[in-house]
Amino acid sequence: MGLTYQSTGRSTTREIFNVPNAGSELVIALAGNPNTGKSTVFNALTGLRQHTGNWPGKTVLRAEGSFIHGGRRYTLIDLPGTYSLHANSVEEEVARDFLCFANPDATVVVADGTCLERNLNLALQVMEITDNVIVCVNLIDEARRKKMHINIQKLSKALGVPVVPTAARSGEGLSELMDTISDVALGRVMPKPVLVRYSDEMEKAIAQMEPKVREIIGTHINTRWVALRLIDGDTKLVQAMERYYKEQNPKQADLEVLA
Ligand SMILES: Nc1nc2c(ncn2[C@@H]2O[C@H](COP(=O)(O)OP(=O)(O)O)[C@@H](O)[C@H]2O)c(=O)[nH]1
Ligand SMILES: [Mg+2]
Repeated sequence: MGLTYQSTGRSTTREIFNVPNAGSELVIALAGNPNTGKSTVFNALTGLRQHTGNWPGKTVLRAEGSFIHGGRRYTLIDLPGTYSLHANSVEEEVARDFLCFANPDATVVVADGTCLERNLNLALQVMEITDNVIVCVNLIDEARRKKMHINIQKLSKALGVPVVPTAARSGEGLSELMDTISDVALGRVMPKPVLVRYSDEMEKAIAQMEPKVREIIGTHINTRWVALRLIDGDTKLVQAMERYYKEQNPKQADLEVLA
């Protein structure tokens, strides 16, 4: 197993996804289970500054928009709604690849406040890929109506990332969400995700695998997560890594295959 990777960094991989390169423009991904109000959040934040198209090489619809906050432009990418990032469907693959290879400056996971437990599964998976995560607990009005109380501070502490309650349809909490996106994207707030600890056996395997992964791919992608996926036998991730790094470095024909 081996994959040589001479990355030229975050910006070049972004080009593959047709998103702005690092610079004055910041790139924010919106992830979430279907029906959590992700598009409502997206529309509320970007207004008329948006356009749709397809993901490069896929027939999956992609919405991209932007908003200005504190004199800076933020590009928002609405990822397909998914329950996981295991690349079992083309939507999951698109979301996973974007988070993994386009390295967004921040990722907002929109969660349904009325069934948080199920929704946090995706948040935990996103947190395994990237540190810069914000959990947006949406539909907070519905949760209130159902007499559910969510302790936002406790949740934020347990996850290690900022949590913002919103009711996107009425606009509640959206300015706090923008402030938090800006804080995280600009590094004023640095989330420290509390990661899932697996069985001792699994953790041992990860600890053995991770240094090897780091040697091969460097640190542009979260090496713990790549190790985990490899242990899980995720050959699709290896194929994706090959694809993206080959596109990035077309002349580099010496990419060996990992699996
Ligand atoms: N009550 C309430 N409804 C919401 C809220 N956000 C979105 N919705 C509604 O939830 C439904 C699904 O929203 P949508 O944005 O399409 O969800 P998506 O599938 O995650 O993109 C729509 O009918 C929205 O109007 C919210 O905060 N409160
Ligand atoms: Mg949607």
